[in-house]
Amino acid sequence: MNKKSTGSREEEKVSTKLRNKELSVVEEKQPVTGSSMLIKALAKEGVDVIFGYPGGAILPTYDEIYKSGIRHILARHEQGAIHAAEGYARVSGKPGVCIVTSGPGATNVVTGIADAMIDSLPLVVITGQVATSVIGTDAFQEADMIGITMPITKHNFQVRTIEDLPRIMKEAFHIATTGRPGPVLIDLPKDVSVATGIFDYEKEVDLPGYQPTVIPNKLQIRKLAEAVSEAKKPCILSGAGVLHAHAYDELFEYAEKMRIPVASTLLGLGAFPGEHELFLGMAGMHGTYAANMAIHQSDLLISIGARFDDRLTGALQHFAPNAKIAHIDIDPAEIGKNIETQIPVVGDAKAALKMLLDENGSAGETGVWLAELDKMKAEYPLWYKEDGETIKPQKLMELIYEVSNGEAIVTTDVGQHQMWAAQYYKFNKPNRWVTSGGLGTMGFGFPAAIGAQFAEPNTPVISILGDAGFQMTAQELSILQDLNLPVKIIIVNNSSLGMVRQWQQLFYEERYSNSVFNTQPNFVKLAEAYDVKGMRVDKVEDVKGALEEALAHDGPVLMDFRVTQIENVYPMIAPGKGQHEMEGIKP
Ligand SMILES: Cc1ncc(C[n+]2csc(CCOP(=O)(O)OP(=O)(O)O)c2C)c(N)n1
Repeated sequence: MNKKSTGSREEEKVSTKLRNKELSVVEEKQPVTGSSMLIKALAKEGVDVIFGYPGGAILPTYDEIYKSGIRHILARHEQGAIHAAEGYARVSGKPGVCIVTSGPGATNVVTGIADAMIDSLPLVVITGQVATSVIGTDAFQEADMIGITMPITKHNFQVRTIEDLPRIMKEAFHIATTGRPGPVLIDLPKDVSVATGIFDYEKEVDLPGYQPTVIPNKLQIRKLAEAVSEAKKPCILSGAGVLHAHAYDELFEYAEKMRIPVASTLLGLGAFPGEHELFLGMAGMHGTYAANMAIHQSDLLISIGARFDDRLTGALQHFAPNAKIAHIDIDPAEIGKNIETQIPVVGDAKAALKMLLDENGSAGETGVWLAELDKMKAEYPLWYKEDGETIKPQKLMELIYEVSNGEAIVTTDVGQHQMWAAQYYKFNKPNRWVTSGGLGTMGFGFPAAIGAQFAEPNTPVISILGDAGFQMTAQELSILQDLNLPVKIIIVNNSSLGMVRQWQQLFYEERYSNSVFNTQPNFVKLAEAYDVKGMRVDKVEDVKGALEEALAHDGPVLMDFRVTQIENVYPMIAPGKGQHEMEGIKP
């Protein structure tokens, strides 16, 4: 190829680019509808998939979805759509987008919005609304979504005029994804969605009242570095904030460099490798003995992106009684909320850890402390008893870990199976663990797995569910059927509301009020009704082979594992007790 021809081809490329740019400028100067603006804004934000369900007030936008070709996943219940958006956000780190109609469509996503709020997941939720002229008149399918979601969104907007729409879209994505992530709702009245205006999408947002502190105060970092150098029994408590900030490499480097052990919150699992010698396991109500006792005995507790919730702390008066508390969090409202803090550090976890590493402070003498903790780990490991007959749920978790080589993305629902999965699946990589931590939402795990599979189409996604929780959003089997999405569903079937049954056994003198099922659906047939491969496993010796078969299968599989019914999650901090008062630490 000679130079001349290369040159002319380059020139041609440049002129085509310019022509396209001119065309797009001309195009952007043409009035378009609100619905069209919304789709254009999604494209500008790099959204590649949205989860939703149509209806009257949002029909103009669905018409644009049809015309635009943007990928839309049709759930079979709005709750399924929003949990899928959450799963997508948790795994991809990008905002999950959910779109539904007004009234019942919108109220059906309320649980998911609350779930995302408490677990800090970035969502943009678009709800249709009745026309502005009838808002407040109890019009057909009207629900006050601004009022309803005020306390459970990071921010919410109602678009009152077409001129505001591009700015609101830009701000919504900005607010959802910056600072402490969270859900943002955009309520779009039908008349605004059909009105026309110029789509002028700003590059920057201008929100003087919203300026999250990202870079921590240097003096506070120095104070923390000094405390670390003096500490004999330091402990890091790693939370989901480490994952949101992509701070896992820095956490790893810092913990290794300073020889500080790491305990994790439920939501933070995977931020630090689960099989590392410095890892103590999950802390809290069903955490490991070593993790809880490390916190209890520590002289310096460094919380990073965790919020000291009651399931973690147990009785506050007994929490970390000997420790100086350092708390790194991007949300200043979290600092001092539950636990008095001596070294507050407001800022992004990655920035804070980088500054701590740059500080180059000396490590404390932690050798004796680490040896004590190693002894605790060896003396009080997680335990369960096998009976050689029934499938022990803990054994099932160990085998899921083994058969998937620890490489799967695992989503769970809420209950006993969730705690066993957290205890026995060792997350060595970040963003492989998707669970509803704060709200504890039954019905979350299965649709979240669907969203996770969209975020990572080539990673195996295993959804570990209770037989009850699965039934709350089982209709989303339709999505697996539509797309042959290879999600593997594992039902830990104890024929009961296991966690409720456990509490009734321990704290209500075995009065099993409405927690044990007399009848059960045939889950295999249910799967088959949706063209999903169904398997039932009753015998302990069949578990491993069934898991191998399912993981090797090229499409979706539902596995119904009939496990021991009367089995409790241990160890446990009973309500009102401190972390040092764990029960069930030995067989
Ligand atoms: C939407 C919702 N309703 C009720 C609860 C209370 N709850 C917590 S765990 C649980 C039992 C869950 O049973 P299952 O899904 O079978 O899981 P298991 O505990 O048996 O593993 C219940 C009812 C909840 N967390 N979420």
